Amino acid sequence: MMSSKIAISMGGNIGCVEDNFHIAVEALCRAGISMINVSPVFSTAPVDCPPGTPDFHNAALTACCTMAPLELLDLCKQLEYAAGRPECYPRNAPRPLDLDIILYGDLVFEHDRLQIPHPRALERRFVLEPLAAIAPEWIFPTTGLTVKQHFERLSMNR
Ligand code: PH2
Ligand code: MG
Ligand code: MG
Repeated sequence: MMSSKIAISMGGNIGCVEDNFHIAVEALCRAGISMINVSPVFSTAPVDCPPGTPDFHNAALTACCTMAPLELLDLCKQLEYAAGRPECYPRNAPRPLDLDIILYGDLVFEHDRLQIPHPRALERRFVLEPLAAIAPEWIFPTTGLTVKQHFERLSMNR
């Protein structure tokens, strides 16, 4: 079966977020996704969130996956709901777990439910810093630059 290397960004800012990360990683493994690496957890200030939003924890993982992109999206959503995230709520409201697909091999994927690479990944330090810790040389298919190069660019523009 065809297997692709994937990168997922994990985030959360209510409850025991680090426990939710562990539970999600184990559930992904049980679903047949083989972990390559899981980054350290970073504490990050909220970006684009309503005033008063608590700080986040963020991490990233890389893995080998035989699921199709939309199948992987549905699995991520299921795991978010299992962690107690409601199915509908205001944009960027606090959440116990957020799993965003950032990269899927060198695939560029445009669908009304899912865009790969993640459309806001390149502007987000809380995505690029954990990912640069485990997959610095991965090339974004949309820019030809590596994760590390994008992270350095963001850091330069602070
Ligand atoms: N996720 C968002 C919006 N803002 N800020 C931080 N620090 N970490 C996140 O994971 C995050 C965010 C939308 O999913
Ligand atoms: Mg997100
Ligand atoms: Mg999300």
